[in-house]
Amino acid sequence: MKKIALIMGSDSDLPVVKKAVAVLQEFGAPFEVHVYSAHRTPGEAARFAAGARENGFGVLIAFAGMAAHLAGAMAAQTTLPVIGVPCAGNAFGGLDALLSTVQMPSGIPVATVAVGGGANAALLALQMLALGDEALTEKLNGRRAGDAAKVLEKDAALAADFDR
Ligand code: RP5
Repeated sequence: MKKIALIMGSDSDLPVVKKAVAVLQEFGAPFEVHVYSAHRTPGEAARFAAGARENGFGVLIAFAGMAAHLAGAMAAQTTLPVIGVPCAGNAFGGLDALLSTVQMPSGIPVATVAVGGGANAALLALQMLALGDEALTEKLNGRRAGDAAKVLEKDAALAADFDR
């Protein structure tokens, strides 16, 4: 299975990155975590993205806040799929990072998830890799079935509370 790269612009993004790590660990998926900034270490970020395919990666996930250019800067260096996760800073509730990540000009796509959406970023990466992997597809289907069962359990619990 190809590796998933989790790249954050700063270690202050780590709480969101950990949500993705938890999902990838649940699936036993191979991944690497790095801190490379589009602004403070642009050379390292670009070199990592440019070499990602030959280094065994299948998908890159970039986590960044504020003027969040990391996902776009990495996507410019590779045709591997890049998922952007906007991280909320101290201003605008993360809207700054959301717009900086999602509003990519035509030609260099970034698949952007919700502000703080680390778990969905990991699931989307797994779904991309599952295109050529039936066992992984089955695991993803199983997780969805488990999530659905949890919702129905909550519905049943409410039925008791509200006399349905
Ligand atoms: C971005 O600037 C990082 O992704 C982080 O979300 C934000 C603030 O970085 P620090 O000042 O906390 O290092 O590049």
